[in-house]
Amino acid sequence: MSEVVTYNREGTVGVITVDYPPVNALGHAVRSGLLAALEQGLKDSEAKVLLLVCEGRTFIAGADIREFGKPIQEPSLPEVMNVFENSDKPVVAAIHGTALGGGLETALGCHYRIALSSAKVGLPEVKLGLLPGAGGTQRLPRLTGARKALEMITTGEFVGAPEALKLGIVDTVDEGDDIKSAGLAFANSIADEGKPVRRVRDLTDKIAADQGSDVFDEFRAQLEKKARGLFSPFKCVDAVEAAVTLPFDEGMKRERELFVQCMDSPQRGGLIHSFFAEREVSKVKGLAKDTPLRDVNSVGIIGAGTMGGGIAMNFANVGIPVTIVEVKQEALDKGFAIIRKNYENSAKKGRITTEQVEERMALISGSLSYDAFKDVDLVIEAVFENMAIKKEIFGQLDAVCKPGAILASNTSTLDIDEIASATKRPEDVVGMHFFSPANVMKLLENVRGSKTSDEVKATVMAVAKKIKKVGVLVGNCYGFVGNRMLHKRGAEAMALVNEGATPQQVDKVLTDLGYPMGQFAMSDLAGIDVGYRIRQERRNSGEDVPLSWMDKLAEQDRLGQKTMAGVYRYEEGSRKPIPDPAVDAIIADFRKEQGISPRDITDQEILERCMFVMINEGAKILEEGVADRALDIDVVWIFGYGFPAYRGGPMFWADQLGLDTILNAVEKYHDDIGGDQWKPSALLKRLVAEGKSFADL
Ligand code: 3H9
Repeated sequence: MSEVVTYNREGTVGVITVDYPPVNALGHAVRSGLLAALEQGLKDSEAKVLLLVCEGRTFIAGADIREFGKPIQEPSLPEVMNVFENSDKPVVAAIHGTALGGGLETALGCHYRIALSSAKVGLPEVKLGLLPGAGGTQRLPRLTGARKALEMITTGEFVGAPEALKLGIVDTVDEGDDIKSAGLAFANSIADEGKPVRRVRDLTDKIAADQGSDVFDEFRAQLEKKARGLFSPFKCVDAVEAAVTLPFDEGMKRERELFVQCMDSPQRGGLIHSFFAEREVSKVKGLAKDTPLRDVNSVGIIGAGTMGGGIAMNFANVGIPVTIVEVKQEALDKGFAIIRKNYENSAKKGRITTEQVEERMALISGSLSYDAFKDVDLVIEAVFENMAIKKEIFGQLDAVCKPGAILASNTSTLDIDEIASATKRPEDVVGMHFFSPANVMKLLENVRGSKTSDEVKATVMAVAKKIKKVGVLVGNCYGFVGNRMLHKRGAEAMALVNEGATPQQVDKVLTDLGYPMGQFAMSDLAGIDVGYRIRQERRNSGEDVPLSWMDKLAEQDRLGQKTMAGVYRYEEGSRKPIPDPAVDAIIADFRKEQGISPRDITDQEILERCMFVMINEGAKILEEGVADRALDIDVVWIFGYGFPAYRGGPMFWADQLGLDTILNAVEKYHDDIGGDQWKPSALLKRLVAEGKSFADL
């Protein structure tokens, strides 16, 4: 008998138990164990009903993702589900935690389903570039109708047990917290009432109602907008359509064909890399698992601007009280009004209740004095990027805050060690770089200074998790990981336009790659003055920063969306960038001034120069140990800058292209254009020479 699936009998109920931590994924041992246990239950003449239940924190959370891409070992999951469904004794699935993907499909292959009210169910395969491949696309619509099944399968969103009950996905919900007892009681009631086997494959009323419906075309049209560039959501629609138009067995065959197409798509590789990378980043190299954590039960924030307010919301959302300190009462009032408006908008959209708006607002208080910070566990400074001001603030924090308080800066570029030098406790100082809008963006780039203690590093990573962010711990250098790479891309994009490309052409190449917006649309969103100020400061400090047409925009007060004109123009109430002939004229004048005769620039050159310059910089970041692993860089870019998750992040994408291709291009641009940014990274050269990839590091 398998060690991970066991069979025993309790009264007249044959109990099949899966115990395969951490999430009871359907690896080979579980699949074969399920078959063996079912066979035993069928042979057990005392067992009238069979009950499938899981040990640990959850019901089956899906196929074992780690097995994807390897040869399939029999029995396959669809086969296992067929055998379960064909059982002539009723089989009950008892769900706690999450029944996801192949896990929910397993439950749908059973004849009855009970769930704890806290449980959730879903078919999230689409988030991995797949579709439910063990009958989910055929069985779910038979219970819920096509529309709801399409909603669940194309978004991958979970539904709670009470909703699943309404939808007909589960038969009953138990309010307790003991799934085994609840499952046994339900199974006994089925035996007592002599209920028959009830196979989902045989249910036809819901799908009969969907015959001839235009719901499939409606979903395809929606996906054209919402799932631009993605492969599997469209295949999900095809598979659900097959449930409605084909007999069950043929529908299953169609599902398999479509599943294999998704499995073979490069997007599956990218999305699965993203899935594991998102989890791996929390395991920080060199930081012991049992590093003690400091309590963070209260937070102080300096600055009630867009950033400070957004950061405050993250803590209030999880019940942690926040005190915001500002210089002037008006600034506080303005900041609070924006926070309230954000919460009220969420309530209008039904994301939170009006009571929650008040609960969260009540957790946020304001003050004009740093004395308000004397008891807080963590202070995050979120004022604008000026080293002198930041140092002054940290000096004051050092004087006011209690010993052991963590002093963090939200700086996006500045040197954490220099900021820490303004205190007598550099071991408590760290960077916590949130991304704008801070209440929405999932990335938290935590920056370790050279003296930051392990306890503080581990605590800020735990804080990220607590406030539902993806925390990545990176080293201290100008711009850290994200902005350091972004600035290289930005400079290259600007240069491409100097030389002859249009901003629209550059942006289109980037959005075609899958970014939600291009470099220049992003500059307009962030504010043209931001980059201008940075360039001016660098010029003032004697650095050789070439002039560009973007300086002219800033000087003419075209600051982006906030002035309704930047690289693009904007219409009242709209964020849609519209190409502007006035900008073409500014660019043309700039070229004339600089004596540049514009040339035709190909999309391929734009792609290579914008992306390869970033990858070369990413390799230098790895070489210097600013990022520990290529996957840390990938996560920064996916969650902070909208790099398409289906390409797995820039470093994963580079591995797929082949590092030799990247290096050849970098060397060519180094010869043609020169500059530090094109100096090939020593690590990149070494990896190519050794025939290795970033993933091998
Ligand atoms: C599928 O089912 C295809 C079928 O339709 C067709 C087949 C023919 N496999 O997230 P956590 C690991 S596709 C292997 O930190 P949480 C995870 O890596 C699958 N490993 O915990 C981590 O490992 P480690 C459809 C898995 O409590 C540990 O478990 N299913 C799997 O925050 C804990 O994970 C999904 O897409 C897996 N399926 O969240 C569900 N799942 O400790 C994906 C997790 O070494 N999973 N691990 O870092 C999830 O959404 C969350 O993990 C879950 C728990 C909600 C279950």
